[in-house]
Amino acid sequence: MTLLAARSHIATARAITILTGAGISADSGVPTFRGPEGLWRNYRAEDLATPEAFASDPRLVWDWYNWRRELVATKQPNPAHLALVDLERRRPEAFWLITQNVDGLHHAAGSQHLSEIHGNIWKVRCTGCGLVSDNRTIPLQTLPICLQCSGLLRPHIVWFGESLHEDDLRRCNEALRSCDVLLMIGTSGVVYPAAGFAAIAKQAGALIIEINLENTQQSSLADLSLQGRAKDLVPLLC
Ligand code: BJW
Ligand code: ZN
Repeated sequence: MTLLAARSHIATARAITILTGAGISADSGVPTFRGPEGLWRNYRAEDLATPEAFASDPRLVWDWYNWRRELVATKQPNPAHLALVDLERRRPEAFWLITQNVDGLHHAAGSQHLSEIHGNIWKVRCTGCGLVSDNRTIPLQTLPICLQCSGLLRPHIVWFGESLHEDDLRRCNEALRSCDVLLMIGTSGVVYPAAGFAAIAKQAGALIIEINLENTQQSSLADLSLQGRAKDLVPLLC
């Protein structure tokens, strides 16, 4: 299938679902997870993004999030984020965007039909009373405390070994089973449950289009794999 044919599938689709990963924000200057630039002080994300890491050293985990909040605060949505907003505005009833990114850049760009399945770096949750609140303070005090119950706050992010929120999963499943095109942008496709999303859509009969710098574990399911930068290819396609 050619890029032109893919464009026409997107233009005429009854319903389009998009799955994005760190690669779409890489073009805004946010580091991806896997690969050399995913390291922070020699820690891998996999070692810090766990409830066990937070339980044993909350200061270290908050240091990492403070560093990332400072970095993300300086970044803006890029042409790929904006092209998805355009697509949604043209076809609001036919569009659902699922992002694994926690940077909030889709929201900042103006996307509305959006599931942030791994959470959002600008939200915190109390480990005592469970209250979720917006928080844009930079830097946060090293061990931030809940104003309601004095419990320790944690990032409102889904870590390894934690379940995704049920409402998000239900909404994603609907969007995957009912779309005729699934567009996957900038994800390595190794983290579940998102790594299973292409298979769900494919089984329901959707056309799968992938945009990435390289082949991924999901490429064998794709009807079209476009290799290049999200900021160049997404506007071309949409
Ligand atoms: C570009 C580009 C450019 C670059 N243009 N492209 C089944 C089997 C095996 C294991 C499991 C399983 N089910 C669950 C698990 C355990 C685990 C898991 O999947 N582990 C795998 C590693 C094997 N999953 C979970 O624990 C999940 N919970 C769950 O399923 O609960 C039930 C359960 C639990 C335990 C066991 C069984 C069931 C929760 C996962 C939450 C992950 N959260 C993270 C960390 C958040 C921390 C934070 O951000 O602060 O989310 S992990 C990290 O990876 C982050 C990302 O959202 C996620 C995905 O990464 P992504 O976006 O794909 O980024 P990269 O860096 O991997 O790839 C970037 C891509 O972009 C590359 O391909 C580049 O080529 C490309 N690229 N520049 C286009 N300019
Ligand atoms: Zn509390």
